[in-house]
Amino acid sequence: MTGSLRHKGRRVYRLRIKGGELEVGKRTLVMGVLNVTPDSFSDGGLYFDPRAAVERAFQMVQEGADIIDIGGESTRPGSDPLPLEEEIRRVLPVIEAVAPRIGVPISIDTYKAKVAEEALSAGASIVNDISGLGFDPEMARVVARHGACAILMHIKGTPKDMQKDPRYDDVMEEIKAYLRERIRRAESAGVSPDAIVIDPGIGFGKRLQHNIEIFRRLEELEELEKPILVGPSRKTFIGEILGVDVSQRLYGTLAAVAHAVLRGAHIVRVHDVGAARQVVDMLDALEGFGG
Ligand code: HH2
Repeated sequence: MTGSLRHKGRRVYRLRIKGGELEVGKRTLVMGVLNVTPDSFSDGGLYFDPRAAVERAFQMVQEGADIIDIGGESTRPGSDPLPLEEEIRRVLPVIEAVAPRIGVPISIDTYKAKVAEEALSAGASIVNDISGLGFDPEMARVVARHGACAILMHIKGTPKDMQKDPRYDDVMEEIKAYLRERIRRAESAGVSPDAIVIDPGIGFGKRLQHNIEIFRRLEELEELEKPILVGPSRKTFIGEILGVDVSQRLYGTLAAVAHAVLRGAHIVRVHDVGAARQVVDMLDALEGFGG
């Protein structure tokens, strides 16, 4: 992949996104989560009003977000799919209001090709697909046609059933094989090899031991030669380790962020942007990632 030189223990990539590129690896990128939903597991209802969502997007940029990830459907364990018209109705006004003025790339968190199509036409430049292009057969072609970037996440099952007794022989081997296949699928549909990010999908069809093993073996994902994104923010595994509910998971989130960055993560997806920004800036400085 272009520009994939070793940089003090973390690979550096030039990531192609719709209409531009992002340098990934010299500094850790922070992706701020914006859930325009009434029912997301940690911030459901807070930004369901489009005006509140737009304000939150600008606030996250002020706090240091490099990417804003906008989603209209919660994919928490047990959740049902949302009709695509409703998902479009939630996210589109926010993307239209934010994209021309915000100064950082927008990603659309969806597994539906039609939602991605509308979002990319309205100014998003990245598609964050929790199904790794797997739930909608049109998705890879939509990303390719727009010259957009695809974030390919591993999931076992669907949000509805993924936490019903997930089992693996070897969780990391299975994730790598899955992501290799999804990379092939994306590239053969015409997505640029420089426009793909991989994500092991913390909490998506994983028990506590699986999540812990993913963190411990995160470096193995470097074999796939793509930038690595990790999304631990406020998730159940933190509650299981610390015995705290979702409103008390900031420190656990930051510890997981730090661990992932030291094991090679290029992008972290978080709700608490300001706090994560300080943590990753410290790590980047101490590790010498910036050169
Ligand atoms: N996690 C969530 C949603 N999208 N995308 C990627 N690439 N990686 C993740 O780990 C990831 C993701 C779940 O978090 P959240 O959006 O806060 O919750 P909800 O699905 O309830 O809206």
